[in-house]
Amino acid sequence: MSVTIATKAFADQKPGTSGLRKKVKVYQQPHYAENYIQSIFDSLEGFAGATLVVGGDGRYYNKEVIQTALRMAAANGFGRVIVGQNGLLSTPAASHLIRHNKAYGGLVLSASHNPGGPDGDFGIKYNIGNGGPAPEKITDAVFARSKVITHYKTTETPDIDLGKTGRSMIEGMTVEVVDPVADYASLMQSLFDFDAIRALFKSGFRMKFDGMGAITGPYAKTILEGMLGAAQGTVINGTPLPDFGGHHPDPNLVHAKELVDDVMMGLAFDFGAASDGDGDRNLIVGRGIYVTPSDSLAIIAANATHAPGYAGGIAGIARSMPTSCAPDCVAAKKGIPCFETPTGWKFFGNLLDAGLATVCGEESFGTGSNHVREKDGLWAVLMWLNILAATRRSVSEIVTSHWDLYGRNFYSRHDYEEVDAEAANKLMDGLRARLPAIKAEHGLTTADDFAYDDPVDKSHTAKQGIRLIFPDGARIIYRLSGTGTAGATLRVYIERYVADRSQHGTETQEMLKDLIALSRSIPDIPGITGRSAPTVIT
Ligand code: VG1
Ligand code: CO
Repeated sequence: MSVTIATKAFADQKPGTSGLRKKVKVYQQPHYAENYIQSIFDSLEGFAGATLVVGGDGRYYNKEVIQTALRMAAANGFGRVIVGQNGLLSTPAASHLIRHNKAYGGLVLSASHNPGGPDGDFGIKYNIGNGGPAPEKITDAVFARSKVITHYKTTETPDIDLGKTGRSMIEGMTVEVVDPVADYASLMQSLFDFDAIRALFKSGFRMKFDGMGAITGPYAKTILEGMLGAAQGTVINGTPLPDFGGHHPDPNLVHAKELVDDVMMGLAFDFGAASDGDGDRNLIVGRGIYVTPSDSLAIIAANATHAPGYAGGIAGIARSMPTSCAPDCVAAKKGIPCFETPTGWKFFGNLLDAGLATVCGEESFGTGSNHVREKDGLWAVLMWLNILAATRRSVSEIVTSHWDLYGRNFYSRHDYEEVDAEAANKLMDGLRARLPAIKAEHGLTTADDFAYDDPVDKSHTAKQGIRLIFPDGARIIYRLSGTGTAGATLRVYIERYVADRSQHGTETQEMLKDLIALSRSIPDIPGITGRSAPTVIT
């Protein structure tokens, strides 16, 4: 029976860069998840009898909230829910299921690259019918609703068994438990040259894929080891665990260090890759080389036609503002547009829907295309495998020849994690107030706070990061993270373009040394935050 439960609003349910992420302990407060889910449903219209896709990355608390979401979907009038077996779905697979089944939308339970476990983070995000993250218009409405909510609707029904695929009912709503991997794997097969990749593995090519104890393990095992014939054991940490086996599922140089060291320094592997908590990020390394996500986007854009799904060419590229300008060089040479958007995948949706961009990416290890409306970790790995198989060149040959042709954008991100929130805001406000003075003092061509006008729906988004741009195109960018759950994280992005080939071998931090010093002194990071160095450098 459907019931209406009285509740009190929480003041802190403001969605960030990608959904509402909070400590598990916050989500475990009575009615907390229910309030947020009801606020989402209350902000939507016309879904009576429609289909909702539900799944999560398997992190701690996933099992409980999945059941809550199913009951609430039934009580709110959805006609059908498609849910991944055991409550699991990677973010890109959820995006695909929404599109494939023409669903009304989807709920993805994940805090992505944030740590999991009882003391870690949990998150919920809502995706719309195109498969992509809800745009700001909806997330703003959800937040507004969450501040005044008084009731939510649910059913008094026992838990649904999600262990087996098949159908059951909650009141009048069908619950369809599906294999989380199958449809996604077919989609990948339709885009990439699986025969060529199989031949590559057969020729002795060796790779290592780190699932980081999170959602991508089952997908990677099925596709890489199962369909493509990579050696058994190629996928490590391949079982999704509620605490990710203690891993911090963020595939960067710090948290995936073991894999990076193994592949970069060793002789045993030709290629290494990793994905994050919910499977939408990717890390790419080759023997002796780490590929920055910005370079990876540029290289994928330049070589995409090797993959059957992109053989006709790409219409355009889109990158988030802090992502390096490497993709712009490719776009210029191809005579196609390169769009610059605010951080967060939700800003790519309109460009992809309108056919203005085919591939897009962010410096934060996110790459994807118009095949879904989320970034897609395994997609990027398969694209690289396809390029490697088609060219039979090494990762490092592909990267260095790309630099030879287009020049190299030296790039690094410096994160100052868990700084005092007040100090972080003071730092950003101080920069904002001094922009004209900073511009004059350092002879900059631009010193502004990035704002974006969406070319499709004409929406305007302001205050998306402070840009200091030098006459030679070098950039220093500052923004505060919108995904953290403790204090504030200051992200500083530093970039310099170098055309001269003879300098391409220089170490990145060395090449950026003067800009790095300026990045600290201009806003007085040590003085205001008490930090003399970043916590994470990627
Ligand atoms: C970070 C990244 C951003 C990405 C977002 C979600 O956001 O910088 O590029 O879209 O995470 O990715 P922020 O606001 O903390 O900088 V995921 O894989 O965590 O959904
Ligand atoms: Co993610």
